[in-house]
Amino acid sequence: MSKIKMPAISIISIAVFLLWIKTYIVYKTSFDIQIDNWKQELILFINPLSFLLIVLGIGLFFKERTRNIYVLASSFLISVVLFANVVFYRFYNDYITLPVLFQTSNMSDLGSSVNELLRFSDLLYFTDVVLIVLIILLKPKFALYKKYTKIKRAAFFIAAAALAFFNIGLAESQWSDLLTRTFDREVLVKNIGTYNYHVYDLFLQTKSSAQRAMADGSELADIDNYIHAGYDLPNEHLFGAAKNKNVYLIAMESVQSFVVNQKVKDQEITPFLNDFIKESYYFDQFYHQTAQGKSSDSEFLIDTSLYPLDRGAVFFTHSGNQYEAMPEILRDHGYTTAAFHANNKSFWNRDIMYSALGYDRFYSLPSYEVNQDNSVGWGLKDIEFFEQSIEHIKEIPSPFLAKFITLTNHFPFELKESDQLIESYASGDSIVDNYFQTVRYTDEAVKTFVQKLKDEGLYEDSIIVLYGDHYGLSEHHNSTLSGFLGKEVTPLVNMELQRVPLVIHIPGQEGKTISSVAGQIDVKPTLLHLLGINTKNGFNFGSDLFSETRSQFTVLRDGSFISEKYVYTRNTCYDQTTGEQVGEIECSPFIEEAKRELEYSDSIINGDLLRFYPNKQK
Ligand code: GP9
Ligand code: MN
Repeated sequence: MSKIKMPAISIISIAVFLLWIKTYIVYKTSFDIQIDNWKQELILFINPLSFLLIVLGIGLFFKERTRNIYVLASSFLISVVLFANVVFYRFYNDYITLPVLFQTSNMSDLGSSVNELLRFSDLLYFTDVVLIVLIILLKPKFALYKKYTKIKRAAFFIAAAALAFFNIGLAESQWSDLLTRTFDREVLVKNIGTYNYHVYDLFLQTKSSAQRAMADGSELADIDNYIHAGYDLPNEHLFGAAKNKNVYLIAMESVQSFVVNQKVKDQEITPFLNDFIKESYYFDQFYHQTAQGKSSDSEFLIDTSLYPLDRGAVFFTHSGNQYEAMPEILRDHGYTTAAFHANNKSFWNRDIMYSALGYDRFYSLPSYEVNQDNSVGWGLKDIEFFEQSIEHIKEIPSPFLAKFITLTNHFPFELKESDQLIESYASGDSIVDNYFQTVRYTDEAVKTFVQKLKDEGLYEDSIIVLYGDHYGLSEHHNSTLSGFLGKEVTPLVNMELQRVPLVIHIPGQEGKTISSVAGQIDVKPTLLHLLGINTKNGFNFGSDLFSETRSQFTVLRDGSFISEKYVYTRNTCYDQTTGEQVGEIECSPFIEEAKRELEYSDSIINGDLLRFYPNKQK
């Protein structure tokens, strides 16, 4: 009987194994990654492996000396990347992204504190590299050079690819929209691993740099003409009506207009809003224009008056651009600008994008006391969020812009029983039933906030703007909704469901419901005019909602639109008033215009064209 011979282990396998285990240890010791179940732990454990196998596997094609050099060099480089993330994380509590590396202000912050960030024990992060050097020098028996046949090499890469698919499959089972809509670095690193995350980041960076490099600003002249031909003069009675007031901008997560003034079992879903709109300007035909970037897209629309992109989140892909955003403009007018959101600051890349948009301060998760009792679903409950935020507001010099992002009314609309303020709709569609409860809760939270402003003496000097960020109930729930609305959800009704509330409250002013077609893109010029700031030279696709010359035309991000007379959706043109389908010819001039508008906005973002804009609005 022949003896079973132990196969020699290749230096490649040793390097892969060491890097793999090291990466996992680093995950567990140097990053703060939240793991909720064993599957997530397994994903975390395997996620560095496919990348390491593929990169180090290239060494299989080399002869001994070259292979050794390749393995050593790649082990070293990968270790440097991992270690750089560790140091970066110590400072920023976040993973490195390429745009961040190129943002000099970030890097100088980091540079000045590098001494404090480094420890002698950090050398341990390179233990495996030292082991590889020893193996190369000492040539132990278990790690002798071996040649691999073509078939073995192919099998190796097939196995690595299979592992990558297994990893992604498992991750998608935990986070179903992982690769389509989440741009949360923590979720990415947790699921596809730190190395694959960097590859993805590099891909995004290369693509946007190429588009930016090709642009030279000549495209801007046409866009400039287009935008300025559409400029509407401000309403002379309202221009400056809120001059120097503190602005409270509140994003109501997933609140759609159809709940306003509606009841579930005879109980109002939004009792506070229903009263509040009576003493506010209330826009009942205001549409969200968001796409994959969800909440972040709504913030982008409101702050920049540009359209978000049709895929990906512009917050993530174009945070290095120059914008002339509302916070920045307000800052130039003496305002302090702050954003409040009790979530990870890197979620939707907000930390980076907020500084590009001109926010001075960002009160994110560490600024809040969050525990089991005061949180639900996605985190801190809205009432607690507002209560704690008020304390921070007191630190901010006036006049200020304070933006708040609520969270409780987020899919899947979880709520503790003690916070359920109305009877259940009990349709059997638990998402819809829960939605009414969480909307009711968020309504209560906004009420608490406005009351707090009054208690703290902040109310009189304020302008309060409430808006819904995007739909909360997707089309999967249309049959339940048709029961609630008492009508079939046709494509036209589905468009109506894209309406979200916009409420502009100026203490002391009378209320009025304004039923003109509007969108999130119009908020910036509207607000700036109320604050007495001219937008004539600005670069806004939206227009002042109070302007007397404004034409009604709102384009949604998928190219559908609503004009005074027509609604166009899913390649079909409808008459607004009759609800009847009409020939495409009626809609065709608007179809072209909608397309042009979206294309112009896209080229501003992709080419980073505002960097060429000479009359930056100040
Ligand atoms: C999370 C909150 C919700 O930070 O903004 O994001 P969404 O999923 O609605 O985009
Ligand atoms: Mn949202």
